[in-house]
Amino acid sequence: METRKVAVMQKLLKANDAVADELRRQLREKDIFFVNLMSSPGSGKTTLVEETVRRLGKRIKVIEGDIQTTLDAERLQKLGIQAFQINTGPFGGDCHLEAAWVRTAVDELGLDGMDFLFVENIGNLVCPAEFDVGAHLNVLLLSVTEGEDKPLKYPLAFQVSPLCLVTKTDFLPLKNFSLNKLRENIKKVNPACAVIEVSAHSGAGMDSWITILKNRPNFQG
Ligand SMILES: Nc1nc2c(ncn2[C@@H]2O[C@H](COP(=O)(O)OP(=O)(O)OP(=O)(O)O)[C@@H](O)[C@H]2O)c(=O)[nH]1
Ligand SMILES: [Mg+2]
Repeated sequence: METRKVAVMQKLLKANDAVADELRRQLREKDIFFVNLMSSPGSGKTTLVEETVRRLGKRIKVIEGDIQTTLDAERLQKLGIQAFQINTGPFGGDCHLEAAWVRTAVDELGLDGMDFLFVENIGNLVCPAEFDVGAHLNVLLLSVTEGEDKPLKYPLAFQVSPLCLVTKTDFLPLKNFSLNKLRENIKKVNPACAVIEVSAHSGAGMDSWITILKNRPNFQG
């Protein structure tokens, strides 16, 4: 029984990967850089996208993943950009997005008028890491209030992400948190992961983030 379960899961992941690869290829052909944001609930994903739109302009579309509510999509629509909300609640409450759902959302949004596509994955450090959504760049956000031990506890999320943003650094003066320890722990699980520190509230580190987006790492495959 267990063997069969594993076989079915492998088949599902393989089908997901095929859709993800095709989406990645199609977006590259259209010169659209696709970024998948993953983090625990409340680490600052939507706030980061809001600040990114303010700095990078409106040729950005966003797919929002949440179990319930259209709150995040509404926040982004207020900035004058197109945002599509996926809610998994009515379909069993999955805690991740799959490539086929992202594909459907991209078809709804259309490919015209954007240079960047963001997915804000459903807030947790476990399931989103298991499903390729077709992004050119996975970005893991970890806020300074979550603790330096998270890379050790949730390694896969860090292993599938070439870039980690340490968010809410404006809290550092108030918090007993070691950036060095966090960097060490990230290195232990993914030595190739680049780490930058940002605060969407103070603006610190945001220039580095925007520069990375403009450089489009991994875009050419
Ligand atoms: N101090 C501080 N607070 C921040 C920063 N970025 C986000 N926040 C706050 O953190 C809270 C959560 O931010 P969101 O951007 O909604 O977080 P999220 O990751 O999108 O949350 P979910 O979509 O629910 O997973 C809000 O109250 C933000 O104002 C920051 O750089 N500094
Ligand atoms: Mg959000």
